[in-house]
Amino acid sequence: MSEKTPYYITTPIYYPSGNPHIGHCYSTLACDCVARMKRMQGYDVMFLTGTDEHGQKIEKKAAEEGVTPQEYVDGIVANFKKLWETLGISYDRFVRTTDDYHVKTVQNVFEKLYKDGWIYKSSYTGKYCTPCESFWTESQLVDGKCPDCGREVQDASEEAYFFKLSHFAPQLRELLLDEERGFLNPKSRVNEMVHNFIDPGLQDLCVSRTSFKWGIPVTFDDDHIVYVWLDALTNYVSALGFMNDTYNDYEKFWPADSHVMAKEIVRFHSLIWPAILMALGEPLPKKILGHGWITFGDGKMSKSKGNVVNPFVPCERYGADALRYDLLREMPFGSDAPYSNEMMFNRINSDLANDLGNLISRTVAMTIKYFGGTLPVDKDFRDSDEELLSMTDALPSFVEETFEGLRFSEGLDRIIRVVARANKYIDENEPWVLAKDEANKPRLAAVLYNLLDTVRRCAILLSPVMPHVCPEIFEQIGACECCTTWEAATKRHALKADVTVTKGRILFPRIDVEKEVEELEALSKPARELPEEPMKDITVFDNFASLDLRAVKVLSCERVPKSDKLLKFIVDDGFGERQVLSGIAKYYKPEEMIGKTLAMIINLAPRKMMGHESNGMILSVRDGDKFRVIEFDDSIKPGADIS
Ligand code: ME8
Repeated sequence: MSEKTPYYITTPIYYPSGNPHIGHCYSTLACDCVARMKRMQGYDVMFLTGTDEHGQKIEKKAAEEGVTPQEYVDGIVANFKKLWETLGISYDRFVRTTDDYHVKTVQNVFEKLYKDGWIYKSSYTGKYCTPCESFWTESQLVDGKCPDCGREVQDASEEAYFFKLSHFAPQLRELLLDEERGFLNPKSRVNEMVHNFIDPGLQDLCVSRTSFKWGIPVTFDDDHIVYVWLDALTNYVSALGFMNDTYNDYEKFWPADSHVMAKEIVRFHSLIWPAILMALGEPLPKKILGHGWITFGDGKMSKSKGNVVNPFVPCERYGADALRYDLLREMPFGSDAPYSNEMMFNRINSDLANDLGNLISRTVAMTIKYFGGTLPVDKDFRDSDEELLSMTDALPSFVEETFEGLRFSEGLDRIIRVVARANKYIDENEPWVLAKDEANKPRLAAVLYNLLDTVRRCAILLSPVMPHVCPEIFEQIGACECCTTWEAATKRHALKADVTVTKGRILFPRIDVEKEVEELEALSKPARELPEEPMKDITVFDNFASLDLRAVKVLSCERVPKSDKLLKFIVDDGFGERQVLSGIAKYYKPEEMIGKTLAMIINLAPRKMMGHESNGMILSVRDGDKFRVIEFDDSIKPGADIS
């Protein structure tokens, strides 16, 4: 038996700086769909995904939460893995840049590049964007801001190691402009890379940092850690065992067939990554595929902007396959695609419930109604069947080509057109009329058989997109395993001549759009009204313990002249008398305060208000637009401490 052909596809490795959102799902789904298709076609597939765990942003986030960076990323990586499981992502390997073998590879790569003279030591001054972890030159900034995310950049300077990226400019130019090779896709991005980055002059790349600690140490210079992009890009080979002993798959799977990502990181993959590989003397990946963004509101959906949509919700409510289908169907390769729940419902209703779901349920129901579920072998095929059959014949090669190029929307559109043609074929042939005359039974059987076989072929091609539902379709239409391979999609009438169908559940229930939108909105509202003031940052117990909080008894109270806010109190704090001011004149008359036992901070530094000294602060609670003092009953003695 001949060896299977290897096929290696990768997603970007995501930053676990926040939980995954629908944007991350897109690249991962795209790879999953291609990986599944390739497996069905008999390839030996390696599908790699993972997480990019180092960098200043993660170090900062962890510090804000009072945990170590490793603890911080561990929690988020678990959520990424849970999401991939929920979505049915069939990855073969998950690389974490904190994995020992990856660290080893990065250190070995850095050392080799240094020894071979591709990395040298110098110092760097530039504009740094912390969220993007990118240095920019003045000329790369857009309106003085980060060209990737539009945020403020800071001046930064540090001693650093540099990679001789500039040396590779001619080779990179040639690589990108080689049309036959088709390295970078879509082609429109080639011009962007050549004109915006190579032609103005490629700068050497700063590949080490000293300003923070959370990264892979440079083995021969303790103060430096490896720049996060050199660390991250190396994942594509470390996960195969390049320069480490953990895996042994480099010979088999490298070079990668496809690196998939969104457009904002195409630059790193089509310039820096090939240059590193050239310096190492290793083969280059075959294709870089840069898709557009899923947008939400007015820009890219991203963790740093906070406009993320939680992908677990649609998976739970409509099934992972609905979300998978919708995301892959909506985005034309190379363009952005807006996401909204309402658009998803309309897509599910039109393509899946109306077209595909209806075709399956009508065909199965008629086979049961007119033939007790099993078709007779005797069939009367006619020339008029040809249009539907030849349209279906043309599908597999088109779907293969479009899916492999991430043009899922085109491939899926073509499948749904065949489904719609099949629905029309039902109306043209009117099985319910044929069924009235026993003599028409062979024709009726042929019509239903053509329909079931079309469903079979479409469902095979839909399997990489909807891996959970398609097996149920096969079960309902009585398709055995041997006629559901990718190869079988190219064959007419591979379904058994005396096929038996089974009535099953409704595979794609219609969504009541208005009701569903309302329910989702209700779900996204917090269960209770949130306080007007945002929550303050976490503090430590010692800050609280430094306050001397006591019950005090009001001995006298009067208005402060010329102030409509302030009341002046003399209180007994258990140790003696003290004067304190409070801005509650709008809510209380002075005389009603006398004799009350209140809560107060007694060790605030004295300060003057309207010429009167205040020694402490009376505590009150907001009640709408008013304030009320915190009061105790008479059993509480002045000086009692509050903790
Ligand atoms: O850039 N639409 O990680 P990251 C489509 N660690 N795709 C989106 C998206 C959106 N709105 N939002 C995110 C990094 N993505 C680096 C990568 S690779 C060696 C290192 C997807 O967490 C898309 O693939 O910011 C994008 O390129 C990637 O997530 C960015 O992920």
